[in-house]
Amino acid sequence: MSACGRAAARFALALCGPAVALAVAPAPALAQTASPATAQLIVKFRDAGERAGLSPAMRVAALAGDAGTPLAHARAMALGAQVVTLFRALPMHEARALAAKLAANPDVEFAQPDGMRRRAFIPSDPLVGEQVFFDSSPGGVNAFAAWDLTRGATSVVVAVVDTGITAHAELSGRSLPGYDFIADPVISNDGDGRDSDPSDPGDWVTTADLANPVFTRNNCKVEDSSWHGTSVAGIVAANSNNAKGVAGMDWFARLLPVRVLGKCVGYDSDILDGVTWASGVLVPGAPANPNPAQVINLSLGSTDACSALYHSVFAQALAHGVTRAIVVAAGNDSVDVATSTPAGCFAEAIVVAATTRGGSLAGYSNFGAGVTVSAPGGNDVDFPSDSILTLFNDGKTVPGNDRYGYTAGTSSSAPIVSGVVSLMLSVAPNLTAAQVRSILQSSARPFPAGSNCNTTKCGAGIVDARAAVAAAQAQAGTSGTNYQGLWWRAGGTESGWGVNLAHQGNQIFATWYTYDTTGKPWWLSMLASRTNGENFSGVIYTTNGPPFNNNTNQTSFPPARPVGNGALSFTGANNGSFTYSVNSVVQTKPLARYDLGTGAQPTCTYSPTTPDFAAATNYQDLWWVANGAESGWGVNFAHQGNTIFATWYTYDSNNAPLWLSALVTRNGAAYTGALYRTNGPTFNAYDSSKWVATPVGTASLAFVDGNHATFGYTTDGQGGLPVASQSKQVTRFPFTASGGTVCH
Ligand SMILES: [Ca+2]
Ligand SMILES: [Ca+2]
Ligand SMILES: [Ca+2]
Repeated sequence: MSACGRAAARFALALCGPAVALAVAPAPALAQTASPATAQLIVKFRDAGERAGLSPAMRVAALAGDAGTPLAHARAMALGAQVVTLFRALPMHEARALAAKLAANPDVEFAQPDGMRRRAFIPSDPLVGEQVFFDSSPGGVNAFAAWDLTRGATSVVVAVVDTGITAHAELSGRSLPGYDFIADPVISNDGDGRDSDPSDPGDWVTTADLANPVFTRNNCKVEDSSWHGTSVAGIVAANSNNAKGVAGMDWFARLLPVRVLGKCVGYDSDILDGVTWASGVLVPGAPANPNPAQVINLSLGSTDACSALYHSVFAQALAHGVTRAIVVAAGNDSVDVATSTPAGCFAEAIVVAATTRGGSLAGYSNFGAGVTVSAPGGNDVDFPSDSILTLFNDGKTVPGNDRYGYTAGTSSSAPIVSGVVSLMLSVAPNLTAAQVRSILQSSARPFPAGSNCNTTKCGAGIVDARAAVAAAQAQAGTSGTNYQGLWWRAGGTESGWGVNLAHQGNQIFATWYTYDTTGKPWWLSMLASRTNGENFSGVIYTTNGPPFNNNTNQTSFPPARPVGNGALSFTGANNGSFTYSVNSVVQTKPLARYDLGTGAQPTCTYSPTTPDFAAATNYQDLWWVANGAESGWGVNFAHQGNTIFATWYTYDSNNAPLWLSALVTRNGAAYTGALYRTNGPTFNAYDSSKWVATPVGTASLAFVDGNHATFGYTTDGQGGLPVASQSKQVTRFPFTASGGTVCH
């Protein structure tokens, strides 16, 4: 009784009044709404066997009979396989489960879902076809395929430390308030020293300018305005899929324009202050930067070895914690980067050399052991088929009209990599600077056959946006805190309801056990995806289905119905909040892990490859009937010591959501305990003094191993439930494409 007493006093809801358990199970059916689906399978029958003489259609019919599932033969296909039509479209995880079930039939050689592919997403920007560097050719960055994974996030800030920025329509809405760090009015060309306006006034140089020793010392020449900062910003983050102009590498990141280059040149002092400020570190005389950048792009440099000051400023910027990458152009002097600044600061910076369409080092590009990776830089602006199309302005002196133009140089290679890093951080916001560097290198594409590049000259390879984002996703899923388990209102002031989280990588399947407006047990579910950091959000669904005691026919229940959306935010391993909007009710509840008080809380770890579930000795997870044969209901186990709190989400005789719970304790090989139904106040006006737990029978769990159990229950007619007794073979439910979470 003491365990029950303790547990009951806490979440448990009602549980322990006498000893109730909250048995809810999540709804795997929910996941289906967020995943692709298919209405077809591909089945190959065995060449021999007792049905080998039958027609494919008859064998499909026989298979349907064996499986208890309606199937129809559609047509024969290559290799002797058959296309088989399902009774309805199934989410891919259910289709895979059904295929696995069919594959076990002795007449079947193999069965698999007939998945649907689509071309990599191509944005609507009319000039995207001219942006040849986006493609997946040996010299391309594989951007289209990356955009199938992510198109970026507004939470990522990329600083463009350059000549400033113009009001190009393709940058509209993307810029944050930046700063102009050019102290010398002769260079700044805006009439004064440092100021809060980083717009680019033009950087043209006249014959008269050349009389000034500042320009003659630096071998400056008469030239038109470059609009360099605008062209770099456009490569990182031009507005995309807007039926206009070009696309950017990152469609949502925000730009932080930091002006450090004026007419012809820029001082180290201005550049270093600009980098410092962009990173969020205070610069004397300048206001604090409210939007520190995760990525800082420096498409600038000249020959000079990296100084100790550059090293320490870059190191400080990274140590401040927000900035994860300082991306630097290798330079265009055809020399070793060790003799260039800031490219020679490769201990801290990501140094990018330029490659051609064919994947060779561009003739102008610096090179050497200090190069981190290569990226397309174009070979010659006169050849659009091997140059970088981006944003420009048509003003020869002051800003004129928006235009687009071709460029070539490591100044273009660096922002391509900055854009790739910002995409990586959109899916893995917590990557460290070391992880960003490591992923860029390990995911880079090897130099193609015939390239004059090698890893001592051009870095680890040519940056591959898709591979880098995928590697970042995998890294994010395995690092960081895992929140799997049972949660309730922080402080325990609302006992009687809870939310169970099954956490796999960047997704959490949440099953929320609460009550409807009539006080009846009601459960909702949400497949939430990581938006940034420790924040997850998703759509909240309610689901109807067959009565719990008659749920062998899973073919007829309606799809889950969205009723709102929710967000889970965590401030620690055991603390967070749950904000939801359900049926127009918006509330936020502080959450804490529910401690059964029957042993240590387990530590849960996600692996991107499926862990050895069978070997696990802690069963805390989301479970369902093996192979998803009864999708739509499930049971969550919270497991501490010799006690499991099982929450079972299912349906009543009206096909309406119903949840039951059981606090089961180890008794020999099995875990047994009373089964409870809990009624309580409606979720939006909760009062913990008003919930009532009614014992309705018994529940038992018998584990064969860490991934196979028999879930048994008996209901005795109490609590408005029918008399029933059943046992179900259950397994863990890994709802993500691969991998799973094990607690220990
Ligand atoms: Ca100024
Ligand atoms: Ca200014
Ligand atoms: Ca565009």
